[in-house]
Amino acid sequence: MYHLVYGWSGKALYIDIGREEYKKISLSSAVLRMFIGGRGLAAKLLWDLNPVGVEPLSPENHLILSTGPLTGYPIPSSGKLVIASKSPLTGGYGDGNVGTKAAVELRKSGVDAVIIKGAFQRPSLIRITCKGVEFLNGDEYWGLTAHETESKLRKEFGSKPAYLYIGPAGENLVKYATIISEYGRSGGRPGMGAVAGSKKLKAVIIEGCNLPEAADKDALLKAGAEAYIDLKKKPSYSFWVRQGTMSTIAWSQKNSALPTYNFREAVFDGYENITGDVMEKLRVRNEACPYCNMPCRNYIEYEVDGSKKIAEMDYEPTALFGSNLGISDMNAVAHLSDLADDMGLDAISTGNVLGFAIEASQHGLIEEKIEWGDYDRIKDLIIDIAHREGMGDDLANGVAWLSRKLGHGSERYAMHVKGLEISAYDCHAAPGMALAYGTSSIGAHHKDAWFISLEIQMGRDSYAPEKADKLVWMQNIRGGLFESFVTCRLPWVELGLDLDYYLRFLKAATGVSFTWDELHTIANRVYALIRSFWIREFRAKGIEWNRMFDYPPDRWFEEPLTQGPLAGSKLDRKGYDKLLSRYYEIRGWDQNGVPKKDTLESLGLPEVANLIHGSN
Ligand code: PTT
Ligand code: SF4
Repeated sequence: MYHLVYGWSGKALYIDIGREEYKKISLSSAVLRMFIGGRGLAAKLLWDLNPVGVEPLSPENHLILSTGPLTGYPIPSSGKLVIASKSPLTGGYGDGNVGTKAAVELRKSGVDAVIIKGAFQRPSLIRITCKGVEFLNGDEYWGLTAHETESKLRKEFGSKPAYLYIGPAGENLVKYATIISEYGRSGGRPGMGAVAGSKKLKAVIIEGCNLPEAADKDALLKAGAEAYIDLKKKPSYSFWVRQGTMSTIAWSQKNSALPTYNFREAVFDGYENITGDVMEKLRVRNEACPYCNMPCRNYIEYEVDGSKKIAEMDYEPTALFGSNLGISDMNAVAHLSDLADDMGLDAISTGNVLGFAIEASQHGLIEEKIEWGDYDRIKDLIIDIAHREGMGDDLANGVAWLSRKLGHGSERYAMHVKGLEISAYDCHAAPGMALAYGTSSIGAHHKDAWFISLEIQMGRDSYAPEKADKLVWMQNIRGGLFESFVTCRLPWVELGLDLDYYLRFLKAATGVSFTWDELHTIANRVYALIRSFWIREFRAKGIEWNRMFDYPPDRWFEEPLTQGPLAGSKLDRKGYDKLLSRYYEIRGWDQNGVPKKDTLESLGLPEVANLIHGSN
């Protein structure tokens, strides 16, 4: 019999902010072993604690901050935190992963997760320390931008605590508002910032004391030290540290995957001006998340209204504000990215919404004519979205909502899956990546599988069933395991750190000798539970789940690329359908994408099976 002693705290902090009360609740060793932490634990808590069909922006919806048994230990890139809730953007399960000192401080505060319920009457802050929770007046913070909030928090509480907070977008319930940390780390694409805003929770301040005791501290230090050395020896290490995710701009252009003009095309004429090479020349510093020795947080100096400012640059915001909007100027893209951080908006969704709005305006569906590349108008619209002013009020609801409102066939180019806007990989010529978006846990995000990297080796136009097999494997590792450990996945994805290190880390941290078979079962469980959560919540609205929810937008099926080496490419519906059927088969889901009863039971989820299928 396994006894929980090491690696986890075995507790969650349950805070009812409406009543200004808190308590610690036990997390059983069985639950931790079944779900590990992070996303897995958050999904379990939301399933158990959220009232069925709860309105996402109501006090009864829970906001979860969760870590895993590897978070905060001295092993590569362990400073990561999952933020999860029922999403106001999609109505399903939502989460994000943010690299921040808050992950480490949370682990040090004696709990594995924080569960926030209720809503404050007036703007407030909460402070979590090892001694407990304090509820603080936040009137003076309400209305501040994200950057202003971090500065004021540091002034008031010092540089020792870690901070998570929202900007104006979260306050104004923009459906893709995120939670920000450290002047620009952004987490929770599907509106986790709006959930905090609906609770009038402006910021969480965390200062912990001690990490949970590891089962074998020496073994953990040894495995960590070896991994750090290995990473530095990797051939791509120095290039990664120079360009981080920004090198992907040139890669996507070369591979016809760069979202261009609202995903109409996949190559962009002006791409040379927004590449990693250009970023490198403008770079003033780079930083790492806690315990990371392969820093990829690159900051450049840009100019706005005659003054110099600093922006963090990553691939996704650069592609979505750059090529996707027809902007080929690094200074402009840096400003838009920084603005998204400062407003507390998800840059991926914002870039999509703006691309959709420009296209809709060109079709005469929006009164104002907005042009591709109109940086000045785009800049103002971002501020309007965050404040829900003018046209920004509609844009704040996301492309799915907007296309339903505008109609006239605009659904075809509303680039989302299940309501979440698509991240920065065009899929006209990438059926496996389209399937990755179609079946991701939160809607169209690449977090669960950056499948296109593998697809290039497997053949772009192939619909071979092996693509679905490999996709499930990749999702399990990325979306199931890294999200639950919780550590950054990039040491493995980008530099090829041997995955077996994670078995050593888990053993040294928790004392449990997990096998890969067992870990894949855990990942399958997490996927089945999250899918069941979507089904449960949609049924509560009277919508029965069906496979069409797992389809990418029509544009990729109907409008072939007209430019670049893959001109003429588009997705094939029958081929996609076959891949999807194969995907369901491997996961043990029926042909509507519903986990079968025996699948749920064999994964140790009998109560979920009963709710989804009835008890007979
Ligand atoms: C993530 C998503 C990404 S993923 C990017 S860039 W990427 C965008 N970044 C934004 C940003 O910045 N500002 C902003 N206002 N909005 C933004 N939206 C987009 O958010 C992120 C890094 C990156 S950089 C990636 S790939 C990896 N993601 C990981 C993950 O998801 N899980 C994990 N275990 N490890 C990961 N490592 C890498 O972390 P979301 P972050 Mg983010 C300026 O939050 O909601 O998950 O969406 O978390 O701290 O910024 O780290 O080319
Ligand atoms: Fe953070 Fe980048 Fe390091 Fe991952 S690789 S922990 S995102 S700095």
